Amino acid sequence: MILIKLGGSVITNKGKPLSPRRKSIDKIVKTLKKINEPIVIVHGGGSYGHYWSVKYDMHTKPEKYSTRGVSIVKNSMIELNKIILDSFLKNKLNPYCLPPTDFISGNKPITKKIKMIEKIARSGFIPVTYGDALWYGQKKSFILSGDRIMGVLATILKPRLSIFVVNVDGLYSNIKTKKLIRELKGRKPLISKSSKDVTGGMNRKVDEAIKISKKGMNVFFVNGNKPERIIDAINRKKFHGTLFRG
Ligand code: IP8
Repeated sequence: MILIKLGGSVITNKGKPLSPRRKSIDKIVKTLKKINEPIVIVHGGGSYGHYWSVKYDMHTKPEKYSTRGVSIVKNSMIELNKIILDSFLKNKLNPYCLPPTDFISGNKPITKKIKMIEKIARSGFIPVTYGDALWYGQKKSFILSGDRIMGVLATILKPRLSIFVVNVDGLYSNIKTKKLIRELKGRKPLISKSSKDVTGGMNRKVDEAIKISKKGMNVFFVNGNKPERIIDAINRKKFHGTLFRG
């Protein structure tokens, strides 16, 4: 089984509120058709979820955030999720929409439910879930990032591969010269902070990738603007991106 996260900066234009990148979404979804094993999709918030989370000052730490904000973030994620699901359907793939509340309670994974996701994937559907605003309990809520969901699902489902589809070629050792780190094992390199992202942008992605790889599973960062690289990573071909070796 393969776990794939479609990053918010690939599926939306992060510079403009509420703007999907429909062509990029379609191109990636068409590429996914070439995968001959069960896949599970997670997608990020991009200029939908993040735009509203910033407006309502909501973060990953459980706090008493605006109830209005929670509702609006949730609604915007459903809107973005619908665009993704429509693209799957249009391209003759069968998505199975799973809001994270289906398998996460508060901030705790529900193992039984997560194991069902694998069964759903093995029966011909493509489970699709996403980062969201979640109720935590005691009037608190929090933003659950899609990257965190990747970590949770990988820990329980032990996929053959986890792929983070991003808007750059992979992880750069130097952002200015765009020198790509082709392979990493264990240690975390220094990463510059991104400002617009309430869930921590590249930094969080790298944390989750390292956590997954430390559990013995390979993780790839791949450029979603060149979706054929996703297939190269899956087919163990010579590939362009960053591998976090498990
Ligand atoms: O883009 C965050 O998911 P991410 C989702 O994977 C929201 O960090 C609601 C901001």
